[in-house]
Order: sequence, then C-alpha cells, then structure tokens
Amino acid sequence: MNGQSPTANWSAIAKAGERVRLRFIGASTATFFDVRIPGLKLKVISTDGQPVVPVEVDEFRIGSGETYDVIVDIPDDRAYTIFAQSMDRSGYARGTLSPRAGMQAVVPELDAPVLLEAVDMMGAMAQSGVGGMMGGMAMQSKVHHSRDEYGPGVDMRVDAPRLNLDDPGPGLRNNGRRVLSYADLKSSFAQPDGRAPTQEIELHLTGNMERFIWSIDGLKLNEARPIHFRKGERIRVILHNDSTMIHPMHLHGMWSDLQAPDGTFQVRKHTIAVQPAQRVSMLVTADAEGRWAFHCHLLYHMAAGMFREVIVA
Ligand SMILES: [Cu+2]
Repeated sequence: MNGQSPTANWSAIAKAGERVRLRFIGASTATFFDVRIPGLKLKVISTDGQPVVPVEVDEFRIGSGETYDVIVDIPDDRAYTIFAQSMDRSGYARGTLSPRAGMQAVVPELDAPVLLEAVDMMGAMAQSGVGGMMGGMAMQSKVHHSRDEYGPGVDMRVDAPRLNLDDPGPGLRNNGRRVLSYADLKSSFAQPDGRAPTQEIELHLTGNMERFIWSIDGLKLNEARPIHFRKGERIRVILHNDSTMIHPMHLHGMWSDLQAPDGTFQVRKHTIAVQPAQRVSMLVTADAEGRWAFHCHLLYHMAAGMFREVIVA
C-alpha cells in the first residue's frame, strides 16, 4: 500500500470522532484488490474522480486504473486495518488507521481462492429469471462474433452474455458482506450529453488463456485498424467479454458513460471493469481530437495486444 509491504504497514493517524476521506487508486500492474476495513462501513462517494450518490458498503473490488473515494467515520480510539486482498487470494496489501503511530489491528485471513461459476463462462445461460435467461435470449440474436474470433487465438466465445451490473464478481458473491457492484454506482449528476448515439461500435474482449494471447475481436493491436470517432459525435461502445477474466477497459481522452441494462445513464467512469461473459454498453462523446489509446488496464493483456487506437477527427 503506497509502496509499502504488508509488514511495513503504511499508516495514517485517525482519531475517534474523525471523518476520513480515503482515495483508493488501483495502481497495480495486473491485480484486482478486494478492499475492506473490518469494523468500519465504507461510504463510496466517487469513482474515477466523478461523484456518485453516496453508497455504504463493507467491501469493494478495485481494478487496475480504477479509483474510489471512500468516507469512513472513526468511532473508537483503536487501530483499523485497511485490508486489500488480491482477487486470486495469493496475498494482500494492508495499511492501518490508528489514533497514534505504531499501532496495528488484526489482519484478517485471506478468503478462499476464487472459483469461477457458471455465469462466468456461460453468461445469461446460467442465470434464471427475466433479467437473466430472458434478457440473455433477447440479446442472443444480436450477438455476432467477428470472423477473426474463430482461430487459435481465441478459446472462448459467449453467445448469451449477462447484462446485469448487480454482480460484485467472482469470489465476492454471497460472502456475508455488503459488496459494491456497478449497479450501486450512480453518478450524482445528470447524463452530461443526453443525445442519442449516432454510431454503435461493438468490441469483443478475446483471448486464449493457455497461449496467453489477448486481443479485441480476435485481433491484436498490430493486426487491427484504428477505430474512428467523428469529432463531436455521441457514440455507443459495446464491450462484450468473450473470456473468463475481468478486463478493466480504459479509454483515454474521453469519458465513458456506462449505461444500465435498461439503457439509462448509470455512472461516468474512465475505466470500466467488464466481468467474464458480461456485455456492457457505454456512451462516449468524441470531444477530444487526436489519437487515443483504448486498452485493457492489465499491463500484460495490454502488452499482448488487447488494445486499440481510437482516432477522433
Ligand atoms: Cu484484460
């Protein structure tokens, strides 16, 4: 945490009665962290620097490139552990909030290793009810995989993606804690650009786990042509995850306005973590002329080719 190992124990002074704002920045190369402070509620007030309607949780997952601002109220003069276990449960980062320097609190055990569930591979096929199977079936007819997705570079394709945002993700489901999901993140301002999109671009997040090939629509950066946004245009970008990994997708230069499954404005972000077998829609206003990077924020995925150039002209 802040460059210090768990044993070095990064610490800050926080006394009883104080209200503390913590800014969490997912500064890792390729690690998702699941963050909590046992004994304290976390009031999330912004993500990626953009205010959200405050929401109180026990825990949140943060991907590379994401940020969350969190308010905590300190009830007692004791130490509190800021505990951030890696998503694969191979280790953790930690820090301490305490009234005096040199204190520490109990560090929780790591949770059990994360196992993927059916929804992470089959998407909506594994869900039940109107929002699941039916929603998935409705979308199924629209799912189109590019020709380049059929080859040795892609080992999975999802035909019935899940569209819901109310899933905290693999390893955080039903863990007894109130865990943040994107459905809990609601921008505290109206959609800044209410125009309907005039262009729709669908991008599939693709790869081959065993060969460590990562791509978009089956093509690595060096094999793909740039994506063109017309200056000033409002554009819908659909991100469809055909893999079993979570990809924190980051578009430079312009905001990504994530839409709820019903098409309403959900939250403005710059990095959107797309879960396994999930399909999300975001709206972008192409208000920044130039050449921009659009990539997975996991460094090794980006370096392997899960990357596109976006040209706004
Ligand atoms: Cu990725």
